[in-house]
Amino acid sequence: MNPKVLILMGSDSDWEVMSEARKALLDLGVESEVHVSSAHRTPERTGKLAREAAGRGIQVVICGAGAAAHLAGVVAAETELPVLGVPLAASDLKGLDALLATVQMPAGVPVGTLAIGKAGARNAGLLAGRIIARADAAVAEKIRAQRARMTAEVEAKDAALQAKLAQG
Ligand code: RP5
Repeated sequence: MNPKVLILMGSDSDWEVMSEARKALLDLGVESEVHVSSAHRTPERTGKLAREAAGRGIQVVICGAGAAAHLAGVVAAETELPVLGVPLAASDLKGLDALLATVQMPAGVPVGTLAIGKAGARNAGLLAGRIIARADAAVAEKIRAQRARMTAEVEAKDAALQAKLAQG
């Protein structure tokens, strides 16, 4: 099956966090392709990956980068696909630098920005899944099942808490 999501990250040091995006997609049955490509260290390679993505059947691009994180913005400039950005904590500013660099895109070139770190990476995978699910009933069904599991987990936690409180 052709991958529907392209995950790009600025460095291999980003993989521990960005693997959360791939895991979330796998849970939804969505294939992804992952590459290390940096906006500033490998600008040609990054531009090529972004420009060729739509033609290869990619539907969403997820970009994770730390520090002065311009990867998502550069990729969004080179493709008409939706681009999701995950700011990573890779410097002394603990991701605040990457958050601002990713979220503060000037009007005209949108980047959907998620939270810093693992929560953002997981949510980027889930959000990419939701975008794909608009035209893919099997993915939509997996999202419904995942949400039902989450509901059941919260209800079980509340039931356990109520039982504990009742004991005094
Ligand atoms: C960014 O610089 C990368 O996305 C990474 O988060 C950070 C540090 O990269 P390395 O020095 O670990 O390769 O471009």
